[in-house]
Amino acid sequence: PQGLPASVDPELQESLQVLKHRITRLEGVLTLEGKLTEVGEKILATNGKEVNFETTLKACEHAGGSIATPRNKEENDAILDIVKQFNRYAYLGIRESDVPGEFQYLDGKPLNYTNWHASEPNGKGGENCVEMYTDGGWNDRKCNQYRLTICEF
Ligand code: GMH
Ligand code: CA
Repeated sequence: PQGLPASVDPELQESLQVLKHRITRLEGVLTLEGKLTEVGEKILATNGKEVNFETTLKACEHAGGSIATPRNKEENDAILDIVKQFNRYAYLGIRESDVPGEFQYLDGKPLNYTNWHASEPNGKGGENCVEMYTDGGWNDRKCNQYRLTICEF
């Protein structure tokens, strides 16, 4: 249809402003409750539930996101904020590869940032998942523990 380009349509501009204002308020409420953190282009969120690794993957996928995966210190700190708010460890989107003691992203690509806790990883093939401690350090751990669900979007 004909009409002004969106960039100069005053009604559309007003609608966008109203929407942005409402989104900002929603983010504020969720952030206050410790359920949401923004880091760069990423949004991190938790439902406050503790489940095993496979259930975490499914819950995040069902919500349209994926399990939180820290790719730099800034993102690790943002996940840590949530871990500390709830005082619960959380699984990360990192798994052991076919080589015992070597870990990778869920798509199989090599890690380009790590924050292993002292003397970790120590499972040598027996601990295939990775949890974040309440100091932000990583521990390789069996995948059947109940951990705080944190997703990224
Ligand atoms: C062993 C010890 C502990 C360490 C755990 C942990 C399990 O029990 O080395 O000091 O905290 O392993 O790595 O995932
Ligand atoms: Ca370990």
